[in-house]
Amino acid sequence: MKSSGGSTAAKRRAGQSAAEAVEDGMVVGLGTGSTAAHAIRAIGDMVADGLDIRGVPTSFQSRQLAIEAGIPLADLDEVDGVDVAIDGADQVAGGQLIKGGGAAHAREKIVDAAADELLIVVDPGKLADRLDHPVPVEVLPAARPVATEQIVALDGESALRSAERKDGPVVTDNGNVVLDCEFGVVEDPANLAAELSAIPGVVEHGLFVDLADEIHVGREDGVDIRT
Ligand code: ABF
Repeated sequence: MKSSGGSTAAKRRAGQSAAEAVEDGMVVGLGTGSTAAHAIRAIGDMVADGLDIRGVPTSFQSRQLAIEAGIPLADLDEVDGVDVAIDGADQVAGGQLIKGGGAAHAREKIVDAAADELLIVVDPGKLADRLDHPVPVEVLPAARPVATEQIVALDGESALRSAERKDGPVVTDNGNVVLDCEFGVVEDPANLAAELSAIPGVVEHGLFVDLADEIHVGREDGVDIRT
């Protein structure tokens, strides 16, 4: 599983803190990444204790982990709504997020946006004053050349994400590729989000604007919850 390098203890505290918001009868969005994985395991323990919880996974990875944890699963079209989603992030600034380091941001955004409440779980290394992390942009493979041109027109530099363990690009759960796009400091996340969404062939980008309700920042010895 991809890891951000933050301490395991901090990630565990963040994940477990967010899982405390889950109650009997809830439908829960299950995020992706090593921090959200701690929440999934904690929710699995609640299911083992007899709570009636259903999970909506955001990726192949979170689906597999939820199966191992014994969480009954559902798709979005099988539930009336999602009560709470718990998900990780690559960078957090003032409540705005950049996600997609795990190439799962399209499904993450669908589930996270559907949830009544979105709780983000991170270690302190993810916090920044302003967003300046490269923005992952999932594109249809055929759209890569034209999307690259349009990203340049937005003063961005894009790089096709390559698979670490084999030749060729990372392919998402949806069969697409990811462009990691460097924009420097993102002064206006809502505006850039709208501009990226307007590019033909872009499936989804990793800017999550005004979606998070709480940020659970795990530390070695506790958790800060930012609202
Ligand atoms: C997913 O996993 C992604 O949107 C984000 O890129 C990543 C965070 O993983 P970790 O918690 O392992 O740093 O949530």
